[in-house]
Amino acid sequence: MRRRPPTHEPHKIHTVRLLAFPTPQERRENLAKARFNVFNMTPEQVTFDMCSNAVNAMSQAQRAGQYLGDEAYAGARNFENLEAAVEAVLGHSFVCPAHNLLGCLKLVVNTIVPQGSVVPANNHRTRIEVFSAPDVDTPDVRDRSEPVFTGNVDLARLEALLEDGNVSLVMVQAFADGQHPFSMANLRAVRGLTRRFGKRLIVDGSRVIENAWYIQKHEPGFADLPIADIVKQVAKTATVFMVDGGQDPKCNTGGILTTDNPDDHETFMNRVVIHEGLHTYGGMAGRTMEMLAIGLREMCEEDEVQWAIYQTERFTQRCRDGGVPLERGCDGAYVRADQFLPHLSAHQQDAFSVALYQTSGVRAFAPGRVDRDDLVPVQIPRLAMTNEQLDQVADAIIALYRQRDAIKPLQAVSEGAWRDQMAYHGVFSDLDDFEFDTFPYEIHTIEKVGVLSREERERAIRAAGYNTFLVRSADVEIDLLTDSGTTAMSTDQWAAHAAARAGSTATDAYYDFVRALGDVMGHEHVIPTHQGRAAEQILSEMMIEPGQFVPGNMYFTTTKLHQELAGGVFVDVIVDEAHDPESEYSWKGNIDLGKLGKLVDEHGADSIAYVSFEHAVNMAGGQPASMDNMKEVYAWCGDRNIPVIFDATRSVENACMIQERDPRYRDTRIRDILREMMLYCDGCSVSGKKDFLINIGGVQTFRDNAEWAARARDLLRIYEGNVTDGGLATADLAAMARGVEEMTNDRYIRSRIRQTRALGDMLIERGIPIVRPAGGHAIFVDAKRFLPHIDQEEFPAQRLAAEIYVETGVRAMERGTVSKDRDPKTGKNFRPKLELVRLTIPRRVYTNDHMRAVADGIVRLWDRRHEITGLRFVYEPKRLRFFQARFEPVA
Ligand code: P70
Repeated sequence: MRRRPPTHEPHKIHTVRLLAFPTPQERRENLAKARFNVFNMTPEQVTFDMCSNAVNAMSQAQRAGQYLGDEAYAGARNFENLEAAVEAVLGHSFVCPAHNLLGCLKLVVNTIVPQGSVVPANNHRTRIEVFSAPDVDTPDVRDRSEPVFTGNVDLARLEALLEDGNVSLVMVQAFADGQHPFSMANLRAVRGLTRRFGKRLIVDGSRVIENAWYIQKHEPGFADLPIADIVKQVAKTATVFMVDGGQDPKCNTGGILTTDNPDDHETFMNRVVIHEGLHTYGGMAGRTMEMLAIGLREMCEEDEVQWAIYQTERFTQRCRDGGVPLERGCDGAYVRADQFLPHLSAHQQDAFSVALYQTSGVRAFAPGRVDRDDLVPVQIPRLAMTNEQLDQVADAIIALYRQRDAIKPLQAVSEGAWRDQMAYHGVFSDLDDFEFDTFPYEIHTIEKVGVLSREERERAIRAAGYNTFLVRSADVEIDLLTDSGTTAMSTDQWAAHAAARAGSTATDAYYDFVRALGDVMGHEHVIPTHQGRAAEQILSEMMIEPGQFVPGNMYFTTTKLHQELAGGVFVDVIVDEAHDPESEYSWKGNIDLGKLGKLVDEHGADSIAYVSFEHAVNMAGGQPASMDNMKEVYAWCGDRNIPVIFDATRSVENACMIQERDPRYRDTRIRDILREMMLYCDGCSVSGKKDFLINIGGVQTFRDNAEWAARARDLLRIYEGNVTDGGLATADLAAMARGVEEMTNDRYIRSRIRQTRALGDMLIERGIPIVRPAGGHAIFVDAKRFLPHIDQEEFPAQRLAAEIYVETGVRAMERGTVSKDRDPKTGKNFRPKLELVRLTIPRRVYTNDHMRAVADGIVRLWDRRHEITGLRFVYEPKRLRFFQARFEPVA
């Protein structure tokens, strides 16, 4: 089997952890406070923390496992799950738990390593001799002549030591010291020797995955074996196998000692009670065992392994191409501090770490004991970073390398045997700073996606009646159906969610939400609703008299429906450019005051219920309105006593596009732009499921009209829930309060808008017809130009969305004839100018590599577009038909 390098993450992001971006000045202060030892820095002071132990991104299942703790002292169910996982993954029948790898080592040393004995090992960072001082010898028996499997044991040397007779056991580490993998053949030979001499082989498999990958890639005969099989073979070759929970199983702590030997297990069990805890928890919380059990099962998943290793290779290569002296580690680039800073006579590793932090906020720390080697591991926390972030970290190191001569020496003011004890009197070097321009968050939790074959997807879309709304999420690889409620929440939001005290009256979460939203919007009355359409219903009912007009800048499906249900008549007053997908006009979301004026001239201001003014207009392609237009419309309407209500669902995105496109706002913070926008309306209805970075929620606000607010609250009590929750769970309100604070972060919103544009640019470059310019939340493919041979009566956009799914596993949404519905007067389908497929980008969920995969897939489809035919209805609901309709292809 030949494996191609993966092109994108085989998962999506479920939770993010926000990153800190200390300024150059703050970094200097932090360094001084930390006594120039980056060990002392906290994650809040660090942008990218390049270590791989216990900080990896975990799966959603693992995180759920954290809440499944059976915290019993004895015989916890979590331990039984751990036993089952060990049996399934490692093939061992016994497991002794420990608090981490040091706990495992301690157990081994204290039970089966007699004083005065010899423990040959393939690594020099083993801590055995430290534990068992004074007199255990740990000769490093690594085979220095082996070019590929540099962690192999020199068998002749080992045999000689075994013959000497004083060896207690042999200790072999997978990817020894982070750099040296062994081959299966060598491991088996070591096992053969130890067996011949009646000794045990202990394997530290904390990085067994990386080692298994190396075997798969480089050892003859293993290319076709899955990682899971190789892992099991490695484990079964060992007499005792141990794993650090914080490494390959991506747990946050924990360790295990596994074996098939009942006597060894008995020995460990009787010792574990002395050092760690009872033999059924070993110093781990029940929840840790659960996470570890799940992590063990998941660590062998082939696609995840291939992705993690691909990132390591890519990162190392980029550093190397930039000239940085390094050794490739199993989990990153291990920088040779001695070669990086040959002009310094001492403390080269710490000088490198200090300079890297000073220039970029990146932390790389050489852990363990002082003077072990000259390396500073720059490790990649497993699955936690995007390629773009890693590229920029590499660039920060390369930029530092170019100015390495300016790095000044550190004067030690206190020294110790361990690196965390070092403290320096530092002098700041005169170095250029490195600026990051990427997502301001790391991946905290990932979520599995559905990877189906093309045939399976063909079956799935047929079963769904060619309607992507009816496809199962489990069958979707990259889900661009909507940006609504699909956000990855931050760990801070989850913390607020967990901390919220639920109540069915007023709650702290409610007051927090009112305060937070009042802060960013400046509106006096804040009324939570369960989502956007609930606010729309209330607003429409209270503001519209039957027969009144509701002019708006292009219809939105639910908005228009509620206006009509309340007896209103929607009138489109958006600028003409909005209907022309090829127009490059910057403000395609603007209201055309000429059109509005004409309506008022014909029917009088009294006939207008209010102006419904949407930001970053969804159906027009996420196109922004200009600040000037908002201002003018509000002034014009004010003169005529016509209320202006914003649909502020995507106002933050609109604000960001104002910052980009209006030179007067280039240096204004998003927060301030938003506050100004919010001056030009009388109220807002909002679907919080977009900008607010939450999975559920909405709001109706009024700037200062207390009477409207009272009427809205009356309807809220009838339809939705309490005035203090709108039917939302307290916890979700708390998450929303936090989300509205995060949404105006300039780095975040810019990185989002940039991502959308990047997808647009990739498609434009390859000739795919899309709505231009790229908007905020989505890229809209123009189905009329993609499939010009299909008449609108045969729903080209509906078919294109279905074919995109079949070709790529990407789910998109029709925004054309099907969504526009029928003309109630004639019963005929409207033939909207825009016949579009929306590729909607959820917030903080996909990386730029996902976007590249989407673009590549659509280009493949473009090449076979002539084969695609139209659709006809099999089932057509009366209202909002696009949600449930079913189709079949026309021949
Ligand atoms: C989407 C979602 C919802 C939405 C919106 C604007 C500008 C109000 C709402 C309603 C979900 C959706 C809704 C209908 C058809 C397709 C998709 N838009 N205003 O994917 O808010 O969903 O919270 O009730 O975009 O664009 P809510």
